[in-house]
Amino acid sequence: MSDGAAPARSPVEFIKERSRLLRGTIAEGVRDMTTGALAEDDTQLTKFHGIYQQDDRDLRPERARRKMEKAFIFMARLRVPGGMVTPAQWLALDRIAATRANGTLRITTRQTVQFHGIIKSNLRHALQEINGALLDTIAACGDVNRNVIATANPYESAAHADVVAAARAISAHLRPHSRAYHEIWLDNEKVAGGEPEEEPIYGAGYLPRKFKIAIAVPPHNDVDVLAHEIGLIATVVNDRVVGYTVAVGGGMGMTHGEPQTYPRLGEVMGWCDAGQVIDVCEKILTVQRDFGNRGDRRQARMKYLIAARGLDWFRARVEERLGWRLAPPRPFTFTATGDRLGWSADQAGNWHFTLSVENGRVADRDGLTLRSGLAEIARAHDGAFILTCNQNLVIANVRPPSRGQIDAILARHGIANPEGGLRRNAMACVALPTCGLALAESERYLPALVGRLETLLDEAGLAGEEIVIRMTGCPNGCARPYLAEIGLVGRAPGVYNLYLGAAFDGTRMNRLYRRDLDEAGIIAALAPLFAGYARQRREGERFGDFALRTGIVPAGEDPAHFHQPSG
Ligand code: SRM
Ligand code: SF4
Repeated sequence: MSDGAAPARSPVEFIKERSRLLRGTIAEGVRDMTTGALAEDDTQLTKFHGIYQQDDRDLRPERARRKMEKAFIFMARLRVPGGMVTPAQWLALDRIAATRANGTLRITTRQTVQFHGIIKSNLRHALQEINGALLDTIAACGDVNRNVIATANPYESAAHADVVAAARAISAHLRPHSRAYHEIWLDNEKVAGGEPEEEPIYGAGYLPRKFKIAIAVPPHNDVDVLAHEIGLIATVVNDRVVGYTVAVGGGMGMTHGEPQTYPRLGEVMGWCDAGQVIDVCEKILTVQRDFGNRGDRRQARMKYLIAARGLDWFRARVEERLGWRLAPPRPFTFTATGDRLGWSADQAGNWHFTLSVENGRVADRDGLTLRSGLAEIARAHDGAFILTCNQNLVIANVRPPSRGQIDAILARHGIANPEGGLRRNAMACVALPTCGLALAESERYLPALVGRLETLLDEAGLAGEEIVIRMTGCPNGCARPYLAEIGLVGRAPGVYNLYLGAAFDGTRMNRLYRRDLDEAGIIAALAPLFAGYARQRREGERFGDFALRTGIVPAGEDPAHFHQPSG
């Protein structure tokens, strides 16, 4: 600014700075039982503690008619870097779901668990019980580094164990230092005297916006590694991770009708040794901290900083802070974004079962008692449960004699992986009734739509064909729909935009094919395309590639198109 005035800052910036490192008046608000809600400013701060204030949107009209306060409820999201919990922890989470929340656990697209429907009087109990299970919700939301994701089963190989260790170490390093969480939720004493509390990495303003890190172990891109602020692609030599190719500037969110917002794929910036990766992540984060847009939250993600200033500018800022140069990126190849469902054995001869959990919702329903079944497995099992970024669950490290017992429990509860190639690759965000931003249904609708589309695929002789389909109730992109071969993005109740042409391996986004379709419109649009795909596809050609090759959607110039490094 020419007059030297400080640039405008968004209201959330002031809330953060005034908050005394994320305290605000949350502690008082939680104890105030005259309302089910918290003070408005505090609802921004609780996000940093992993908590969202929501209301049951199904109940809104009736409560408004009766002039009642909205049915306020809270969502709590765990921080589980690498996604692994013990069976005992799973049982604790199961109990919390039953006694403090709405009776379900929700596995998210970032490899953790959410509880929905917690009323205010249960919130502190829920967090204390989570803490009692040696888990927490710190920094699961808010303008900080979020859950570091890595769908690596550490039992699969030493390299996978390296990656899980890296996810945990990065998460720990970038965790806020404020003791506010412990004071407010766990009744810990205020830190009296001693060192003044500070945030060495974040400072009092934290980051301009949320910040996300993902780690992939090629050839599996089961974290959609290019969809995050930082994507780390492991380089494995002799079964150990020697370093990471570093991609920066990915993100999915956009807003309908605002073309200056858009999903974007990360760009490959360089390579670092495994031992340098924490430092690299920290320096990238501090460049975003210092240069990211704090005036307009719709432009505040790191992807817009990189798009505006260019990758070379960004790399130079990171390298200045590191004091050394990143190495040239190493090549890598991905095959798929999905999970490898079913049983697989590791080198030690132990077994792992990857279970498809429809939209991540762990609940008991007629004929499918998934929550009870998984609790029974947790009681019988001494291995681990690993949450995946496709909202699925791995029952990991099953000794050979126990495999039959697990199979029997699954069968008794009606739990099985789906047959259809579409359903196996389907993912929907939460949306209604808890998400305050949903414009349309998603989790509650996609399963039925997939059933109808599977009929079309069956008719075209494509029943087993693996096709990635993802739906979200708004354009924010929580199920990463722009990386799906078939992406459906909510516009209004019952109305979706249809996107086609993404790569099966997560390295190319889709393009808008049709606007404002209802269910009949979606079916009418896809039926001829499935028939054409069955007739004209080349050997091994994926549906997304077919859509692009045959001009169903234009190849065009896509600024965010991902380019594999040549060297
Ligand atoms: Fe998300 C906001 C749910 C992964 C982009 N997301 C929300 C909120 C908290 C709504 C809100 O702000 O009031 C949703 C809560 C719904 C509910 O009732 O539970 C919500 N997001 C989810 C989850 C649960 C979807 C799911 O079905 O699994 C995922 C939880 C992840 C986690 O465990 O941390 C979830 N959200 C994502 C992802 C995918 C990812 O990170 O890999 C994205 C796209 C990637 C990205 O960030 O660019 C994503 N969520 C957003 C955005 C758009 C951000 C943007 O840059 O524009 C919002 C809205 C916002 O931040 O303003 C949002
Ligand atoms: Fe809510 Fe939109 Fe995210 Fe779906 S994509 S959970 S509707 S914010």
